[in-house]
Amino acid sequence: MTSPTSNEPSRTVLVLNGPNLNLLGTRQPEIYGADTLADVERLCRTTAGGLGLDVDFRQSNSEGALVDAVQEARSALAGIVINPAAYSHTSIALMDALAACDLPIVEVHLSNIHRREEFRHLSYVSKVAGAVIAGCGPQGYALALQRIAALLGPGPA
Ligand code: DHK
Repeated sequence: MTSPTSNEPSRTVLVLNGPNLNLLGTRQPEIYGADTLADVERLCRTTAGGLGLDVDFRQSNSEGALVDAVQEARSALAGIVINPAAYSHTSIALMDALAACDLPIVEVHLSNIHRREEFRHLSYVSKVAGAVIAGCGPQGYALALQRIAALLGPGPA
């Protein structure tokens, strides 16, 4: 994570990935694609660089660790891109943590959760995210970063 110098506001975006996304590339590639999480991270770093942003890229299988990461970002970072994975559909704790953040939040799903099983149609995170991107594969992360950059406006010259 790059911390800003002087009093400049942070331009670092937390890109947070939930459970089982560490298995990308090998896990149900017909649904989640062939790219690995390292590929997604590379895409995020390249995209963010072009937008004048930095990325704090993380993944955890643990709900508490995801809540901790959101709480850390709350007072330090510029925005949050989150793929909560299965916790989208279950976690009131994650929703509450995000609701406590006065930051741009974009929720990303690799797959189109609305074309899948009914239990995936509800996302608690969508109730507090400013935007939701689903079904674009890894490109969804790049689109989410573009959205956050647009909301933040240009950084220091
Ligand atoms: C990823 C998961 O792991 C699922 O639990 C969600 C999401 C969908 C995705 O499409 O990225 O239901």
